[in-house]
Amino acid sequence: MAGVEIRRYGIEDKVALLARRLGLPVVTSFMGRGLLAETAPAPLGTYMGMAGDEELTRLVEDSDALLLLGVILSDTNFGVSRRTIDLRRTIQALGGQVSLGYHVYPDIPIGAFVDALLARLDEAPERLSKAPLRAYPSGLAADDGPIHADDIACAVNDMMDRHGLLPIAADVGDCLFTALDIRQTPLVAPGYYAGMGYGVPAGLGVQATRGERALILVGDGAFQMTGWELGNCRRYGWDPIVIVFNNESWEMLRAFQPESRFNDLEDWHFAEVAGALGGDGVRVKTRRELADALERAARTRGRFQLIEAMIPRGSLSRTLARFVEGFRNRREAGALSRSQEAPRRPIVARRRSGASLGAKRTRASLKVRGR
Ligand SMILES: Cc1ncc(C[n+]2csc(CCOP(=O)(O)OP(=O)(O)O)c2C)c(N)n1
Ligand SMILES: [Mg+2]
Repeated sequence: MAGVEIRRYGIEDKVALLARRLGLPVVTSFMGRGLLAETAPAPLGTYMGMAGDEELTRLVEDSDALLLLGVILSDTNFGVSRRTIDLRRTIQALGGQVSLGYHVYPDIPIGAFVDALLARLDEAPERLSKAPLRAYPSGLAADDGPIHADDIACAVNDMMDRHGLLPIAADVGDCLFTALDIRQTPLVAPGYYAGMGYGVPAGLGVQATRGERALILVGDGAFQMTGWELGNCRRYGWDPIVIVFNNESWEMLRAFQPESRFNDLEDWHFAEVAGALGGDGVRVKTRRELADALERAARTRGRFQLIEAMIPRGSLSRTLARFVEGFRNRREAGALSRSQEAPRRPIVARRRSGASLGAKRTRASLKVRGR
């Protein structure tokens, strides 16, 4: 499983080579989505526990030797695991150290670790794992039905089949979960701190640095915060395709806390401001209109293309719905087991020699997951 550190330390190519030399299947963590998108082997998909592809989840959770390369142990990555990953059967390289079960080897940078593994595999022939790739939805029924988030993933896959892959900049909210149903392509998103308002500026950054048009996925709440940044496109000749998921709602928050009325947002008609900012805007309400708008946007270069997709309030992508359900189940299971347990002693962080400090940290991370 590949995580953010393999990008941070610039070792994606080496990790791909390692996977080929070992013939191992590769997946990314949630926060690592978009990694290795341009290498062979392509990751089978992204591990999302019970919110994700079942076969892929089984592959990870049943693995007898899970190699976690640069994967952060956090609720974002593992909060909805179907069952606890047994850390005794993992090898983890993260934060400048390597852990093998409860044995911790400090001061081993991840790059040096991968280099050392590769050196031992010098003679190994390269082969690709035979594990099946995750299938992505395509072939949208372009009819007069209302648009749901999953339709957007499907429509984008169809558009990319015709016009080629685009790098993605996603905001936080259902647009990020929808991105997991879009073909693997380079992706930036605020996975860890989940700060809203990241998507639009990040999409401009993608075009500024890669020279490629980006696909920006953003919710209406997040667009309220930084959507204006699109006004900078004209000056630099940037032309992202922007899909605003307009459900007139902070829908992701509503999913966790349906009783709060502050989740209701007003309809700001975002498509109408596109012209004033130097782009083209269109509001779509049906799957047919969505497919047509995406096709038109893909063919129009030189101006940003804003598609405001109206989504019924209360509708969630499949992945976000399962993510929320998974979190709820864990929370309830945690509350139940706590009420039956003797009071826990607090975990006291004490500085010790490398090995026991690391092992302690590993156990502490495990506890976090059961909260
Ligand atoms: C800066 C910031 N403020 C608040 C939050 C908490 N938060 C997480 S998702 C969300 C709602 C996002 O709304 P929207 O962009 O419309 O996406 P949706 O959930 O409707 O898909 C909020 C308020 C956050 N992550 N970041
Ligand atoms: Mg919204």
